[in-house]
Amino acid sequence: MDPVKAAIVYLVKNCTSDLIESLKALHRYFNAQYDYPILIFHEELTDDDKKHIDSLKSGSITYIQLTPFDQLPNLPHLDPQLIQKWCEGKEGGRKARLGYKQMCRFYAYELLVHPALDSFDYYWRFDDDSFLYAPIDYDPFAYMQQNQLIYGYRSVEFENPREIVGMQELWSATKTFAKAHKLSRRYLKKLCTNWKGRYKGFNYYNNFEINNITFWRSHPLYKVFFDYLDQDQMGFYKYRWGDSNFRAMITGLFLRPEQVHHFKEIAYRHNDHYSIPGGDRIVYSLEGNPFETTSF
Ligand SMILES: Nc1nc2c(ncn2[C@@H]2O[C@H](COP(=O)(O)OP(=O)(O)OP(=O)(O)O)[C@@H](O)[C@H]2O)c(=O)[nH]1
Ligand SMILES: [Mg+2]
Repeated sequence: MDPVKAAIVYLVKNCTSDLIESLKALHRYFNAQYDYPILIFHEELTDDDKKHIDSLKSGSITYIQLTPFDQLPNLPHLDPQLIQKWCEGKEGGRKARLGYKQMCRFYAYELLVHPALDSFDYYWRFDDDSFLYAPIDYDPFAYMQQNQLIYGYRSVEFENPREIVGMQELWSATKTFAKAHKLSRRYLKKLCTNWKGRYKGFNYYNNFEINNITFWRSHPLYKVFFDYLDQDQMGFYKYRWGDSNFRAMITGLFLRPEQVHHFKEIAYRHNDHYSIPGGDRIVYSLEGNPFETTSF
């Protein structure tokens, strides 16, 4: 089998102590053995930050500087004043930082088509607050390749779509798109609706995800669907549609269940959410007691 063309990807604004700890854990529990290249997309890493990060010796590291996410790109369909109102929670928008909304938009589409990923078939995403905490004794990229997988996740979450501005709009827009393009809605409904057929706010907890770049880049409808949500619906800017919400929709629309894999034996933590080997995600309270678990 050919070596896997794959990279580990981080996105940060600047250098945080979390980023350093995450890279150390990645090195200790996985990459010292596999040596996959690491790409760090950032806004403000300094030369000193880069020197420090390079000294951690976790694979070859490439730094890609991005235009700050709190600035709006100069595109004709974007109305800066309206978007500012949406970010303030006015005019029917969902209140959130513009940088956060553009971060979600970046992960939904921009990352996948970024030239820095041109030579890779897969990426594995870590956030700066994502940490491995036990050794991984196999190569998840090789597993993806051998099994012709498109998407790998570590855990999932359910948001209450009736409490969150804009979630029902995403669901309606996705169903309209499926109808217009004559796509089967069977898997979409299985993932996203409850026994009453109502949208249940299913999301991949995609601060950990392994994604097949080549598949999505060549998919005839991926960009069409993204543009429809982004430009016709304006939902990333208006409703802060998350890349995690988006992933649930594209999985349901464009994949088959056997193309999606749950990496349930990987020990992984995202802030205070622990994904313990075996499957469950446990959220610890400040006192250290588990107060919520999600099985999938
Ligand atoms: N460059 C850049 N990166 C950002 C920005 N906002 C968030 N990020 C990065 O994007 C990733 C996800 O952001 P988080 O704020 O952790 O988002 P989240 O995971 O939805 O939120 P939490 O569950 O609270 O961690 C992290 O690696 C952040 O460092 C931003 O404005 N600019
Ligand atoms: Mg996070």
